[in-house]
Amino acid sequence: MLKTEPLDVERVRADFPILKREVHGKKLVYLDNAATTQKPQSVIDALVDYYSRYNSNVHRSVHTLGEEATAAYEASREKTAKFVGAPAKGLVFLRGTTEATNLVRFAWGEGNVKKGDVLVTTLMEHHSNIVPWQLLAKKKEATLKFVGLNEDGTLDMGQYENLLKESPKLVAVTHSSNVLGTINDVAEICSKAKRVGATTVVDGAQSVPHMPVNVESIGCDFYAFSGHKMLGPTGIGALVGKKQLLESMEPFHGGGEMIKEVFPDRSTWNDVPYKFEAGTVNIADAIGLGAAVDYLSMIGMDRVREHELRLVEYALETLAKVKGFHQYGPTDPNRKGGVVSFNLADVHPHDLATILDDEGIAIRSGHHCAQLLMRWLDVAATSRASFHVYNSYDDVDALKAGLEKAGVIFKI
Ligand code: C6P
Repeated sequence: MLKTEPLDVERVRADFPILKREVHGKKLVYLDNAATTQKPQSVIDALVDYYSRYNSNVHRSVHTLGEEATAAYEASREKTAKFVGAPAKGLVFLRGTTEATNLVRFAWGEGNVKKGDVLVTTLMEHHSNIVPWQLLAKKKEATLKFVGLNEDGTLDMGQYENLLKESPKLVAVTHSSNVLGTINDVAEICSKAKRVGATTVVDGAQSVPHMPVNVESIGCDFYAFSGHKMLGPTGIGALVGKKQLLESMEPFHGGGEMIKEVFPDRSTWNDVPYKFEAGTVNIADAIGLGAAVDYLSMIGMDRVREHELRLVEYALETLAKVKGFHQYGPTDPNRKGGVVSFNLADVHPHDLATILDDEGIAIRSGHHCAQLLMRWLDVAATSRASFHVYNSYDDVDALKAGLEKAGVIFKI
């Protein structure tokens, strides 16, 4: 049951300057939000304001600009942490989800994984939640095992329970698939993992931007996400971790500001989260992420989720009428994020994306950095339309018209 008022999409669109542009003489229809989202004027203004008014390094200088930059950077940490239900000191600013899983691989994995251990991830993961664990397993002579999928693109929970009998050290799972859209019950997955003593990592790259997220109620040890997928700048994201765990871990990078004291033969570490933020941090983009959090909070994440749910429901119904259209993943929009992956007969997704681009429609085609999933689907690639707050039913209609045009060209 939908609870919120429909979004006034025209008003939202007016906040995003890029949506005024044309592509190949056509109105831009941007449906590549799972790759990266567009930025509202308030985020762009926050960046310009920082660089033009108070650009300075943080946590170092006592001059006015330094204090203002530090206050803005830390205010952004506070609101970003609050946005996902975490304490500010438990949020480490990093480049994004990929850097966050790699931090866990090194800073947690080096000290905790031993020869013969089992690590568990799933077949629907993005490479950033597979490859770091492969590298860790190889280094430590541990074994990486995968939870498979059911026909409908949901996780095979029976197989997961069987893998838990092997007492894995780590369970790494995505909250929402960037290809199938599947929303996983990460609270249940983490609670089951906890019962066998596994450390849990949740990839929130496709959930934090699209639905209310509370890491406390999920009960995970680590939660990773990227700012650029949630209307914020590129180059900034976060790892949220349980304080005790972060405190027990070795640093990731060594350098300025992550230390307390340095001696010739050893160093001691700064408090969490600063222990993991070595060197000059990405100040401007962290502040920009705070502005994105403000924007999303103003709309309300319940409304964001319901808006996308309406769009996915409409897209599944509308696009199913296109000859040759085949959708991957759950068909129930309630089990799905704002993502529709598909193929059109045997048209190569790159050809399809090029034809759509001629119509001003931006989708992604390819393996979406999920090659294990592509193999499970038994396809080389898919096309993918993905939504955010500025997308409308008209965008879905435009996609349908574009697919029909491709159907004529390819004689489907
Ligand atoms: N997916 C997509 O088009 P970074 O690149 O570190 O910001 O995010 C990586 C990442 C991790 N997990 C999931 C579920 C993701 O979707 C992504 C990024 C983009 O699907 C780019 S490959």
